[in-house]
Amino acid sequence: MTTVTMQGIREKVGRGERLTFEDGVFLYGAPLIEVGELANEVRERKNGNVAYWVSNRHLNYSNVCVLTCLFCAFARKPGEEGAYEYSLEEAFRKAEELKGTNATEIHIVGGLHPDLPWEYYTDLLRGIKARMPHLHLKAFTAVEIDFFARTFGKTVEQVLRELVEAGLDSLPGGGAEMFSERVRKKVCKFKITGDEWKSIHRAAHGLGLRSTATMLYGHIETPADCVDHMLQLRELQDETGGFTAFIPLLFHPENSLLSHIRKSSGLLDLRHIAVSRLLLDNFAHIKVYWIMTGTRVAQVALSFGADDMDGTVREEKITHMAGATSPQGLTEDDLMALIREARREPVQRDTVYRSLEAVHA
Ligand code: V47
Repeated sequence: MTTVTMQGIREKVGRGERLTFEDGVFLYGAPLIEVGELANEVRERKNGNVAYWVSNRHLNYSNVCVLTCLFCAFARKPGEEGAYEYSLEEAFRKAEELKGTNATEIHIVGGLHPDLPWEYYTDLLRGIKARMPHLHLKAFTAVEIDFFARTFGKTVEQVLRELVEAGLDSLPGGGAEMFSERVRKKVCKFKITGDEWKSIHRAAHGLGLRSTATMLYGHIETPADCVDHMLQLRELQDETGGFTAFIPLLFHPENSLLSHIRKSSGLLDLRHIAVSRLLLDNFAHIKVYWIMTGTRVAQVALSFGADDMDGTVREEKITHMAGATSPQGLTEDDLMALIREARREPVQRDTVYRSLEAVHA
């Protein structure tokens, strides 16, 4: 058995060789600056000096959810104080705030609502598409897709096909949390398993939809759990090639059932960005979600492996209900200024990473 060293990993990366599970675990204990430097090399090889951003809006149609995930501060039980669901008209009004802007994407997710009918979801997509046909609809996590299938007696494929017919363009990456069974049993016992999450993304990719992948860190996971999570994603990406980006998500403890856990520091954010850039050789993009890391860490992350800043967002509930102190949204000018300050070249992209200049050329 060969011992893992930083020099050995550097050489492998130089040769374009894949890193192993043991390499990944080693990187979680190695000096951050060295891991970051190597990740930055890979990031520049893949994406040059560019840092992508998207003009988008989040739309959380409801926070009513039948699940109880210990990390979630957003969900409410039906009838509980603070529970809400938008009427279709309210949702359309929110979407229509994007008229006259440069926005290209709307990111739609909600809880697992026990009472909304199937037509609510299809009418939601259809209504937004009819009002703004140019908007890309990135909607419903694998957890919602599975819930729709079980609630409405359809197969996952049927659900996806009907949603595509209504206007669905891609799936967001939420709900992946941490694939480890041990961790899931503790923090989100009733949620679909990691295998189920992957099989829904596999089905979506099979229908030609692209999607993103996330990983929630900073709670009870170990470095080995994180490496295992990423290697499972790498394997699925080998199979389908359908993921556009990987996004590590920082757990915010406030108002959750895990509020005794201390919010982790920016150093851990940078570590996950860098390690994921090195392990996920078949992912073109690593996204730093500034809403969760804050804009300052996000700027540094652009030199630790990340090449994408997500977007303007405009309204954010999931992390802000859990104590996030970042703004709810950023203007396009502010986002570009942050990227330029970090000495990267801002490029506005659409959801599947075409530069908007290329799209309009
Ligand atoms: O699945 C829940 C996480 C996710 C908390 O696909 C929490 O491009 C932190 O998936 N603290 C939803 N995180 C957000 C998400 C996302 C965000 C931005 C871009 C994309 C993309 C996806 O947020 C959930 C869960 O993993 N989450 N509660 C919390 N207290």
